[in-house]
Amino acid sequence: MNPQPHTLLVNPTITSRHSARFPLSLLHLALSLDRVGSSRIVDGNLDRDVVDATLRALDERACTAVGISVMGGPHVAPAIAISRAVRAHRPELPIVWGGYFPTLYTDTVLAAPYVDYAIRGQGEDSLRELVDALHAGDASRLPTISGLSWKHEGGISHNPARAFSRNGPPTLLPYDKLGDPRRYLARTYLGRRTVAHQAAVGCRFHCTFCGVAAMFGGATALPPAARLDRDLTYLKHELGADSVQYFDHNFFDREQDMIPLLEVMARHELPWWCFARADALLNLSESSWKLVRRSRLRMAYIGAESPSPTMLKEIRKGTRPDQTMAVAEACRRHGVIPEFSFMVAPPENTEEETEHTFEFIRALKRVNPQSEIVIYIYTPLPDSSRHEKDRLRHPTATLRDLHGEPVVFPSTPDEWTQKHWVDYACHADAPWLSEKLRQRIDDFVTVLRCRYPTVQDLRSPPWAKRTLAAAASWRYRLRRYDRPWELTLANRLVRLRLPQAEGL
Ligand code: B12
Repeated sequence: MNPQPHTLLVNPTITSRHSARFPLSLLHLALSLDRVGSSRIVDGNLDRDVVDATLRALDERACTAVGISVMGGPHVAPAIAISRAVRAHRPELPIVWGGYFPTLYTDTVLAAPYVDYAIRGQGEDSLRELVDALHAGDASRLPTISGLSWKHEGGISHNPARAFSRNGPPTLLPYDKLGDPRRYLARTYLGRRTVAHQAAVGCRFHCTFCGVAAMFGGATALPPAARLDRDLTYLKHELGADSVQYFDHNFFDREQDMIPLLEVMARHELPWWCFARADALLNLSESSWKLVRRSRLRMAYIGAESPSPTMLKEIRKGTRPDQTMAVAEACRRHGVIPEFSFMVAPPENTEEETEHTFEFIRALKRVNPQSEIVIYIYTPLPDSSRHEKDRLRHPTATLRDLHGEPVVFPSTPDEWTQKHWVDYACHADAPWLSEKLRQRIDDFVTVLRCRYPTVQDLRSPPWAKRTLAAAASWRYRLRRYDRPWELTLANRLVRLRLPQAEGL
């Protein structure tokens, strides 16, 4: 047996090899685990035969536990395959799931025979304490580990939630554990070697549809400027990154707290992308916008969600449609491309809301034609998966399918791998969506993305984009979205990029 705990951390395959970015969750966990033991990372985005790579790693060195990172949607099926294979290969080895899926669907995850422990929320401290207790063979410590849910006396025990940690990584992440970290830098519209990084953690808002609200319950923490400087210095000078995609939950917070961070970024001159909110950007003073420009912000992903004030209130978004319009205009003036995401087809007034959103998008395009548009189907989280504070204070109405029957969410991870549930998790389909409306949405998206091809598409040559834009323009102008067969055909040849399928 190892004198110290050793943990195998696995990221199930979710992207193509080319789209693989740093598995930040596992790097954060490894940094914490290595304080008291050791760890190894298997990244299924690079190791394409992830089951085989996991079993080989187990044969090479005895482990205290295997930790698997799982998001909802297409991550679940490979996570199950890995877990089943580990169980068959080493039946006695504890299997721990962590990340958004087990945080939001803890009981569902623990209903599976191949998961022993689920960690809810931030995992650094919880996993380290769990692995330590398992290594010591001391089951009496399990009830004391905050954020842990586990199988116990024939049932499931949920320990109290762990308090939000503002600490952030005390040192650089252990990038070298990934082999050559430069393999994770990729060509994007931001640069030739774009890197993924997380600077701020959490989000202070409570949107009912968002996994981040369910995970953090409205808490947020920005990094100290010195830490951001340390990280950017390494990414730029050691790894050769020339641009950054911030995987923060919400980058812009209060203006005075952002200024020192923007100053660091302006010094590094790395073009960047981030998640942001309309209200936060609109609150920036002219001098801060100047700093934003100097820091080289290229694109900000802004959740516009809906043009309906009632719906925005219902989903607790905290922004208004006029702010969406105003931020489109502000971004145009300051040379930042806004990438707006919308959620169409809500369970109530499904068709009207969808048509209303199409008209709003057209108006937005008139204000700022560069606006990028991402369209999702509104698929709220089940009440049971929301943060306990929000669940009690703001319960959501029962969701009903097309036949008026209540929507029953899956009760096992295997059920979540069925196509219609993967689509639900990816905001691509909902049980209340009729075939006719689904087609209407697909048609609108086809016409829109041909008319305005995304700048994020580096694959299609400019002439192809221009040809498609010209071919789509009469349909767009006359609102003739129905059955754009000629665009679908042309698209098949050109394969324009679809941000909602290929983005975050
Ligand atoms: C990078 C990313 C991806 C990458 C995949 C990353 C990978 N695993 O290789 C890609 C681009 C593929 C992706 C895809 C999707 N994503 Co995504 N993605 C993110 C993003 C931007 C960052 C995640 C990250 O790296 N965070 C940094 C690390 C440090 O934090 P973390 O992952 O949360 O890890 C911590 C804890 O979760 C926990 N933890 C995590 N893993 C483990 C494992 C163990 C064993 C333990 C103990 C703990 C633990 O501890 C970690 C440290 O504290 C988040 C939003 C965000 N800012 O977090 C969305 C997010 C996770 N994605 C989400 C979703 C829904 C998706 C999609 C499934 C759907 C969609 N339309 O967006 C798509 C799939 C698209 C498709 N059609 O295939 C949601 C999940 C919420 C939910 N409802 O389930 C998020 C929160 C976005 C959102 N606001 O809705 N995504």
